[in-house]
Amino acid sequence: MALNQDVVVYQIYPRSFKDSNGDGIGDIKGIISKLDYIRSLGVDVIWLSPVYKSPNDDNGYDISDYKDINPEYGTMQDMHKLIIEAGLRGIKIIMDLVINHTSDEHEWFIKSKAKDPKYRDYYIWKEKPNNWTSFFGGKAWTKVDDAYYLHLFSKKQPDLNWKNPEVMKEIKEIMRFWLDKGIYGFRCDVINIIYKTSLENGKKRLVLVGKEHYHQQEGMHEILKTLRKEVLDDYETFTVGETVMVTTKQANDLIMPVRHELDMIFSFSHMEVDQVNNKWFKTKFKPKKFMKTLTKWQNEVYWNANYFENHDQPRSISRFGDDQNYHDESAKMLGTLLFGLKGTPYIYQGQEIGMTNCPFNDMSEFKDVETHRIYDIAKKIGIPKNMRFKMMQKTSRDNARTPMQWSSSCGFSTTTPWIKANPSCEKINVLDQETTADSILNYYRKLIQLRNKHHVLRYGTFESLYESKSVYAFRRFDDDHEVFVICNFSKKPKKIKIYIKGKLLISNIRKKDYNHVLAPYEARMYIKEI
Ligand code: TEU
Ligand code: CA
Repeated sequence: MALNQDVVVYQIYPRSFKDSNGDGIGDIKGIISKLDYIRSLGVDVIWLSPVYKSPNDDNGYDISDYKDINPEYGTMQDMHKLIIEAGLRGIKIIMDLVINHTSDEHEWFIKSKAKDPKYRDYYIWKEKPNNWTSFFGGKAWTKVDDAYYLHLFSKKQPDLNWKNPEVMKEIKEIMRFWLDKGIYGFRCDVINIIYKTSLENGKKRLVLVGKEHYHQQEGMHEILKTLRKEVLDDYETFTVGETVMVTTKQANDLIMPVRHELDMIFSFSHMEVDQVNNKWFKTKFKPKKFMKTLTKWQNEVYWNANYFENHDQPRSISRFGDDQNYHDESAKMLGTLLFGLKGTPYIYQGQEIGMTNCPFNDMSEFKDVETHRIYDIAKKIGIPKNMRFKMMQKTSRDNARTPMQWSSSCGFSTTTPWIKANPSCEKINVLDQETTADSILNYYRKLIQLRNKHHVLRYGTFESLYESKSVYAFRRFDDDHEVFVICNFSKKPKKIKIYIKGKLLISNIRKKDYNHVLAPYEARMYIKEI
């Protein structure tokens, strides 16, 4: 576990990272060509979103063969090369383990649909559907012949039946297959909904009807304990669970050493402070709510996986900062906060250069299955066109899935990419920032160096000192040092209302005098010997 607490993780969404063969789609060879860049960040682990064979209904989170590579991304040889080349640079790879569901084009499902006795119960079939609803909106059941199958996501993502020991056997074998190839572990997709205790109707609720029958069930713990004992503990591994709607207590139930089912988990609480009911109904971002939630998780959870972005979330500057008037400052402020918190920091591709939400102008520019499904539902329930389009623009996962911006002409591909490139690449790109001393990119490099250098930043205890409408101040301390972190979430100068001691470690704004007034979106870290 100690090993995993030290690492910094960089998430790659393969489809949008780097296209090496000019088909407009990111691929594994493209990632290999950028390993020196990734190493130059100072990160230790790459979390690689799915590259398995898939019809791409949900961009790879719908797997049709766990032991083969999507030809759009390359070959198994490319994957071997990536693992080796990353290893030669001291970088380990964790892969996305998507075991709540497969693609409906997986041979297991094809046979299950055909009522093959061995495979029928690999999935969840019912004569009559219950009232459960999908994460992607609408019903969670689709009819085939005389029965319905469960899919908590798209209808092309049928849920596996984890009550079937054969499913456990298959998944254990798949995990070994990849661990034996030298990957370092897994990011476990929606891991806390995989066990469906019962298929009874759910209580009436606005979203996710039925969740009380599958969310965070004891059966899920049993599965994770088995995978831990019978697979993971045979290797040196790193596991992080994506756990939707998880509480701090439930998080500890999963990660505390006594159970150690997973090394850490992603919580959603801090990523839901600017929404009502569900993420499509955005409210004004209130920094104080963000701070309170972060403080709660810092104080109550054994070890946090700290993130502000991933392939499912809009870009953090556009959401928690000011991507118009204080782009660089707020990008670096959020980076300072991310690396000031206790836990393992996760950087999503493009976050290190300050990529922002993309100006989508038409529904045809969106590629995300969830976005299109929600848009259709919004239309059906009568939400006016311009309003529902604005909802998509603000919240669509495609904001995070536009091509990585390598140069002012984007530099992702030599041809038109699979999804619109963000025009911001002209001003926000790796090449320009490499040669700009105080760029966001070089600021992230400094933050990672500081974290690697200072034990107190990795292991220091967290204590919140001050949470106002705009200013967040906290300290981290161990036996030898204390670090003070202060962040101004507003476009107005703000007074620091607490006494800060120590030497300035890093700040996102160059100033002659670091007095008690924070400039707009200013962040500082001080360090002091105890
Ligand atoms: O995400 C699960 C999940 O809940 C998020 O997709 C998010 O909550 C969603 O956007 C609904 O609001 C994981 C993967 O990260 C996501 O990309 C997949 O689409 C999903 O599972 C199904 O595999
Ligand atoms: Ca390609």
